[in-house]
Amino acid sequence: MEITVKLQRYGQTPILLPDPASDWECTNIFNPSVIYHGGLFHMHYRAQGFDWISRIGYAVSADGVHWNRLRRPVLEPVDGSDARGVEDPRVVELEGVFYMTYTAYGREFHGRGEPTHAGGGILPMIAASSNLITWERMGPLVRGEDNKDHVLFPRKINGRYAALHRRRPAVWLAWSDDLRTWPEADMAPIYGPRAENGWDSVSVGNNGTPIETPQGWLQVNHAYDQDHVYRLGVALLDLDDPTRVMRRPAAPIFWPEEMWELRGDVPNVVFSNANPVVDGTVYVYYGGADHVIGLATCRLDDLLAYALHAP
Ligand code: BMA
Repeated sequence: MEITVKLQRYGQTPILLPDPASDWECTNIFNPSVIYHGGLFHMHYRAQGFDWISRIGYAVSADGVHWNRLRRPVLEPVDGSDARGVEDPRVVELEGVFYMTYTAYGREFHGRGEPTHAGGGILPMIAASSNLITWERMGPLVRGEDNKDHVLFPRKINGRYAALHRRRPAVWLAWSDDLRTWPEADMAPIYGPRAENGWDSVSVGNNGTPIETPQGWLQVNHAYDQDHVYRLGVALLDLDDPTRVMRRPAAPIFWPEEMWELRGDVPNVVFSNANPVVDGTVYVYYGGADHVIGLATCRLDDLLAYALHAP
């Protein structure tokens, strides 16, 4: 019997929408991070308003579906390095501290050669917090390149911090002793697009915090194809050496189908930064077409069985 997994949408509508009464989140809200802590779901999400600059908002929920949001953003641009926006948060609790990885989009570009982005550059940033609301910037994982989708593992591995990041078009792994210095010599690509496979033929990147299981790190990921359709997939990485990709099923587990995933600010996108596990259910929060926030779920057991046994 062939094993397949498809994430189940929570209803047929988004769970959170832009707020038309707000200046900073009236245009788009998308690509949220969600962690489960102290019996509550805590969401950090990317928002754009009148000025199209991305800021990070915060919302909290008891059931993971109904949210109460703060009126003002919790992270906003502060200087030339992020003047065009702070994007795509991924929050993890690590040794009692909350860390947010996010993309800073600046007016400045510090690399060699041509800027990586129109009018500026991006930095894969790390910030720290003890309360999920006030954040202290620590610095970028690398400088001067198109690098994003970085996420920290939720614990040290063999005594070092580890992060996944995206050096187009592949997923890479990086190591650090202090979360501030990430030596280039310790970085390695772990998997790339599969030209022959279709949905993940052009570029791949990672989603939320890898999920620790006895069989390995379950890593939900995303990819796009020639038509720029974003879909989600899954891989299983070795627990002690996550550069070792043990399994990577060929088929996607989620893709755009609803109108609000097919049409929006950027069409045909489901993009996720969050896969918290609560009571054996994986909650995959995602941006629909870079415009609204949706939720899709599956049982952790089913996702793990799929990762272990699907072709
Ligand atoms: C990626 C990121 C995401 C976005 C996606 C689809 O490069 O910038 O923030 O959701 O493209 O537009």
